[in-house]
Amino acid sequence: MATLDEIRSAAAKRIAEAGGLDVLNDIRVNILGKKGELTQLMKNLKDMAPEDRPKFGQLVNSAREEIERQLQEARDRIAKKARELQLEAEVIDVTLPAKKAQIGHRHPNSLALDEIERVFVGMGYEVVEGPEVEYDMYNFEKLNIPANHPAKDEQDTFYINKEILLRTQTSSVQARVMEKGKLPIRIIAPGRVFRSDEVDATHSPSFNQIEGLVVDKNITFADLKGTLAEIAKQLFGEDTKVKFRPHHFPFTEPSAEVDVSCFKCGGKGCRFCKGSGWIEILGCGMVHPHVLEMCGIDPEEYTGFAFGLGLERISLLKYEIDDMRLLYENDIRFIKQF
Ligand code: 2NL
Repeated sequence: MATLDEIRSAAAKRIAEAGGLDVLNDIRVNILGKKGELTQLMKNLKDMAPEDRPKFGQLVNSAREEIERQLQEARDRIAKKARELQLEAEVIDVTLPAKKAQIGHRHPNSLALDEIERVFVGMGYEVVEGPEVEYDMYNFEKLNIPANHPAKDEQDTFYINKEILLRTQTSSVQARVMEKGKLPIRIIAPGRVFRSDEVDATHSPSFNQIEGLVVDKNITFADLKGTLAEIAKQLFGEDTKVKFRPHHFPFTEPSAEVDVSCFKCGGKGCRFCKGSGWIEILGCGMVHPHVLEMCGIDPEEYTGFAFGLGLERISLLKYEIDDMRLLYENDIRFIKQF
């Protein structure tokens, strides 16, 4: 009986002092386990007078129950304490000022494209898009660029295989529209194009182009000139003049390159236009009859004009940016300026 009391009070003391669940488990094994103190004590039962046995057995069992209850209370106490510490450590100060969310900004290319689209849509054009991965057929063949043409060199074009490539111009989209056969056509085709160029201040292997195409009866070079003169005024200012210089493209005949009078100096000559008073902005021409024919349009009945320009070139000019690479870095501090 004295030993039982000793075990009970020692257990109560150890349990009260225990600081962790592992310690409590050790105490349980030490006292209540198979070889524990209380279990050993029970083995004394057989040496006792038979009339004392039930009473002693009862006392040991109630001691066991009491210790188990104390252990459970201690476990609850430790778990509660751990939870309190955790909540304290994870406390959030809702009064702290929030981190400022970075708000994006329209890219100069998007701003320039929006404006160009707005002007053309205002003149009745439709905006069309098409695949960036394209058949040689639409990118070259139907545009009168034959197999041996230097533009088809692997040094200039990214090929997927012999027939499939990354489009080098959005003309491919227009060839698809012509082939559908719904006339007249008045479209612009903006989009990403790819050329195997080294990166520098004015070149990138991936850039954006906008092409335009008009096909109808009685379309003449005068329509082309009038259209581009009006577009130039709307984009660069009412006083802007245009100048057509003869050029060559395989898909147009005749072809021209178009300059606009410098919108910085008005044509007097400055650093911006390199002293010439003119800035080159696009290439254009009358759609080659052979191109119309290959796209299923009768060149005896229909004529058309087409033009193509680089979107980045317009962004650089419009926003006076001197290095194309800045357009691709997407540094928000740069983008936010426009
Ligand atoms: C440039 C300017 C140009 C075209 C693109 C075109 C499209 C069709 C038919 C005929 Cl579907 N032409 N596009 C015309 C002239 C110029 O782009 O500097 N390109 C290398």
